[in-house]
Amino acid sequence: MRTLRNLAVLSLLSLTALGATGGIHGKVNGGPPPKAMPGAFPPPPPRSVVWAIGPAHYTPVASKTYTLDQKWTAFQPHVLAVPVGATVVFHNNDTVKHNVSWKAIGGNRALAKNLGNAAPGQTLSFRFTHPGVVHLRCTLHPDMSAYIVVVPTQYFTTTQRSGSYQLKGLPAGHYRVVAWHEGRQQQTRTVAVGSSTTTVNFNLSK
Ligand SMILES: [Cu+2]
Repeated sequence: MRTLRNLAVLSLLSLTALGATGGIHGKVNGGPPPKAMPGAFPPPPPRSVVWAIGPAHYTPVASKTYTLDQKWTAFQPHVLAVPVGATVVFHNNDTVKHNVSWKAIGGNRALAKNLGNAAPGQTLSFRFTHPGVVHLRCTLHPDMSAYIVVVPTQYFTTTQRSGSYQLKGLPAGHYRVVAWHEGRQQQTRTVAVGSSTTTVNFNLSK
């Protein structure tokens, strides 16, 4: 058993030395999609976010920008994943005034922020330097809600509507793979990534 494990460690080490990259793929089951309001179209199932934290030190990105729209009195997309250090530009692409604020980042209320209001056509922006889930709200429209998941790694993705995901180009090594889905408990798995693709599925509970 020990020999086998040593062999596995050895092959992982040689793969690292060769600069080999592998991948992780799988599916996140975040539970049933939200119920439709009476007479309304059923909303699409929300997407999950998956990220992998490896052995290499992560340096926050210095200048990477993501856009989050406000249109039809909704944040679009509803779930956005960004790496630590990224700037998010909130674009009011609507015909009415909107606000952008959050009460915490990763549960830390000291990181609460109100960016203020933006008139139609205007933008607000913020650089996220702390990892964690940010629940966005608009103080002018209490029904407006979205999530930014700020991750301390460059290996992250937002799942397909089906829950499928794929992380590619990961240097060989051991990774902590984390899955997040709105309203569910976050889950972490530890996997060894070699030169092939490792399957990691998640079943998230409330
Ligand atoms: Cu609004």
